[in-house]
Amino acid sequence: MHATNSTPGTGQAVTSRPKQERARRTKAQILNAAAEVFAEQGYPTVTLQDVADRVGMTKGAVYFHYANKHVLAIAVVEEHYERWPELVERVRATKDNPLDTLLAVLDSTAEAFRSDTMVRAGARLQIERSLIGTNLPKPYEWWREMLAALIAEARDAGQLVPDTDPEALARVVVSAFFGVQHISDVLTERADMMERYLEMRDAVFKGFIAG
Ligand code: LUB
Repeated sequence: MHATNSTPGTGQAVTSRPKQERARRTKAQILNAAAEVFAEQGYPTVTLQDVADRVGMTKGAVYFHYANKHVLAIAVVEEHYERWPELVERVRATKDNPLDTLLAVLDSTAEAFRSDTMVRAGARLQIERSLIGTNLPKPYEWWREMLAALIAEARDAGQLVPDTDPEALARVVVSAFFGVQHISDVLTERADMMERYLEMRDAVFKGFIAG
């Protein structure tokens, strides 16, 4: 057991590393439970008590880490966005050309929308953003910028037709992807997500693949 000691001159106990690790784990457990409840029920009806019941903690324990439902919803949306840069880097490391990277990033994102509860919750909360307040992260823009960069790389590598406009194609892909995942969610709870996404991907890129 690590002894705690005070920071010289402050008299404040320095929290031991195990205690910090326990707090980090507790916050992660609460966030995962909140994502489950938000994804299932949506923002309006969820209470901190619902989250506490799901994670098996007292409401006070949840309240200690997240002061209210609004803060919790923002944390879930932010955590859902954390997934994407990591996903892009993971995919980039496995592909040797920009078009394969672009398509694999989109394929993996579609799978995440089908199976990752944090992503499903983040997407639902973004739909309900008018109920949550303006300080939710702005949606879509990160994806538009990231996809435009990958599309430009694929065009410059001769894999997309030379007159491909990366910004315009990125906007089309983000809009089409958003629509596919939303309609799949409403009609089948995303059970047909991969089939509908692949139809969209092949239709959108068909006219742009070079050669
Ligand atoms: C993506 C959604 C659903 C954009 O960027 C976002 O915020 C998105 C949820 O808000 O589609 C397309 C990958």
